[in-house]
Amino acid sequence: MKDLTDQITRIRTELHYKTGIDPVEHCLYRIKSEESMREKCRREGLPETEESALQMIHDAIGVRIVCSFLSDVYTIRDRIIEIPGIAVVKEKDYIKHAKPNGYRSYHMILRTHEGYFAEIQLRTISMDTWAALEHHMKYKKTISGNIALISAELKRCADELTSTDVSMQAIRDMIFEDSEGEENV
Ligand code: 0O2
Repeated sequence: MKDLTDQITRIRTELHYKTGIDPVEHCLYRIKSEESMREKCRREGLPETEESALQMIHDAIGVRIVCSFLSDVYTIRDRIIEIPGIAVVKEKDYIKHAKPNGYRSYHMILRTHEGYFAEIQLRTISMDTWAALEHHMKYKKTISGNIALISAELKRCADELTSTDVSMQAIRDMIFEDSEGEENV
């Protein structure tokens, strides 16, 4: 995880140096706890073994990269696939193909040269806020409100946030077009 996050920091620093803007709003990472891994093994119908945890399940290492703009998500993704010694096992673009509940995020499963798997989630700030709220709804044991109504409202918000992300990107592109040729924009 340290090697991987160091590489992500390097990519982030390089892009910041080149453009004057850090493309990453924040980056979180974690090693899945034993309790959470055991629970996931049970959920997936796997034996609670080291092999299940490190070979069958691919998110023992988890990294979440939150960007301000949509284009930054894809810029970082394009740089991650170039990290030496890293193999891309799977990619899922829930941004271009949002889940029916409205979830959006870009997921990558990587395999390090030591043979460990890591899950990378790349998303914008609005996608991240939405996912955290939806996660609360999913995992909160008792919800006093109407779940169908909450789900419908979440979907409505997801659609509005999608539109806002696209508009923000367009505004940013216009600002950058206008500042072409200026130094350190
Ligand atoms: P946990 O307990 O969070 O680790 P796959 O077998 O690859 O098709 P999988 O394994 O569910 O499907 O992978 P996927 O779809 O890439 O999702 C990986 C993780 O993304 C999930 O972990 C969640 O943390 C997050 N995620 C996926 N869908 C949603 C969603 O609808 N809402 C929110 N809030 N988060 C989501 P797990 O597997 O649930 O386990």
